[in-house]
Amino acid sequence: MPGLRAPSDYSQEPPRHPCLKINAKQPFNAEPPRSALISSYVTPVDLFYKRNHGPIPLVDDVEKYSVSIQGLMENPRELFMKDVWMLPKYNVTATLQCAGNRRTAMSKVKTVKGVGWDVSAIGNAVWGGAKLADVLELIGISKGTSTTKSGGKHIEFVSIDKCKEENGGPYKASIPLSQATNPEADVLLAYEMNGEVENVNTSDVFFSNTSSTLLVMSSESKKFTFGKVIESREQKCFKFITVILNLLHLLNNTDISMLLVISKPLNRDHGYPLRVIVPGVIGARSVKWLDAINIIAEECQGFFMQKDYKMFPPSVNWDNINWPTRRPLMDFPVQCVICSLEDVSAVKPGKLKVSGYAVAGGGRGIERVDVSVDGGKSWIETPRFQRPGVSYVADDTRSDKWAWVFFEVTVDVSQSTEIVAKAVCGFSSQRPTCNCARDLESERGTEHFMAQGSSPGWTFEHVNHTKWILVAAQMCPSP
Ligand SMILES: Nc1nc2c(c(=O)[nH]1)N[C@H]1C(S)=C(S)[C@@H](COP(=O)(O)O)O[C@H]1N2
Ligand SMILES: [Mo]
Repeated sequence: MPGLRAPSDYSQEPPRHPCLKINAKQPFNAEPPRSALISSYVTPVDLFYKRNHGPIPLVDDVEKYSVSIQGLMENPRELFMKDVWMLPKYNVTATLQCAGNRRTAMSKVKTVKGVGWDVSAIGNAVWGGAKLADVLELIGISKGTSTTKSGGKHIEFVSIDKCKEENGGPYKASIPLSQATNPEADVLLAYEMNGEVENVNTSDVFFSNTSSTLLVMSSESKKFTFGKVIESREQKCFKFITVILNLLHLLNNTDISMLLVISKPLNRDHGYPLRVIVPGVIGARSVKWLDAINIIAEECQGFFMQKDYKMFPPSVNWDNINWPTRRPLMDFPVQCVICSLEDVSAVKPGKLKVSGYAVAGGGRGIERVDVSVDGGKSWIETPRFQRPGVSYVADDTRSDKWAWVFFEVTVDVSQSTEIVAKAVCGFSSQRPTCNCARDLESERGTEHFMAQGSSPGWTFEHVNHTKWILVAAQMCPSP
């Protein structure tokens, strides 16, 4: 592949933030401290967890870089970055979570295989890129297609990194074609992560970056106006838009403010120059450093689809496991984690802030997050938000459908106790059933919600740990 290459050793790894807790050095696997995780709704790139299975690929010449698209389809072709850039750009705020998140808690119950993760193998980012549905349409596979004429039902994403599990071959995964061709599923070929937002003055907008996005909003209502997002890769066009906005400002006397979102290409750890983002689905399917896309009849036969990231009942062990009996995991289950306290924290009697994140796969909103300060006997519903000061309502058009939700509540503690949190999510109308159901509790007889359960948090396959989060608050004696 011209443009992109995969080193066979770890001598050319990118620099990383010193605050990351390293769970494995080679390949590099690291997560931020849990307190840092909830200090920002959009996780800074430096602190975003890094999950790799081999050395990080390098790009020699991004103009030469291309993705080959072939398989059970009519017009195979090479897709260059300029082809992707030409398509409408979407910024999708989506939480990525590794199925191995919270694995260390599982290992307290019984030994498990795999990289040990605390609670921060998760992060929320604004991914900028083209919708895969648009890319596929460009090559003749129309929106809503679930089977191509030649029998293609799945879309496989292949990288170029050298993974031990694939005997030195690349990382790969697939999703159903119907999901890829559904624009509502927001599957992206992403080239940017977390553009920076700056307030700009209507009179002196300075566009240094040709792929920046201009957001316009009225300052009283804080709502986007003038068509929400105006974007272009052409500086000239930005200037023109600015002039129009100034005129509108004069004519309407509307107080408008403008935000400039400065594009930030993906960094090497997160898939530069192009990666897949499959919102609401375990991170393993969001293939980084994309090299090829294949339209195939069956699910991808790679290690990470067939011999990992599946769930089995506790009766299964490494001797009697029969991999083909289970489907590959896709949507992640409902999950919430207290991040303001460590597993065991020394606290003073009185008021205590309990906060953390809650998230559900498949675009299911978070209906509730409840906290208990008596080990799960009685519960308090917590206030929830995505943006500070704006309360979160599941399924509201202003809520980010694919993103986590923070919860925060102040409780009274007078003695050493166990503090527990659990989340309840709704069923999405688009994906009413999923293969994520585990540890489910019926929520007071309603069929429309799923809640995290308290039953043993161990599965043989060590993925999708969603047992109630439980932390211990130990009283410090008053001085
Ligand atoms: N090419 C490639 N893509 C990959 C992986 C990988 O090792 N190689 N890891 C996967 C897994 S298991 C996860 S959880 C996410 C992690 O993405 P991040 O490192 O950007 O957080 O990428 C996925 N995509
Ligand atoms: Mo993962």
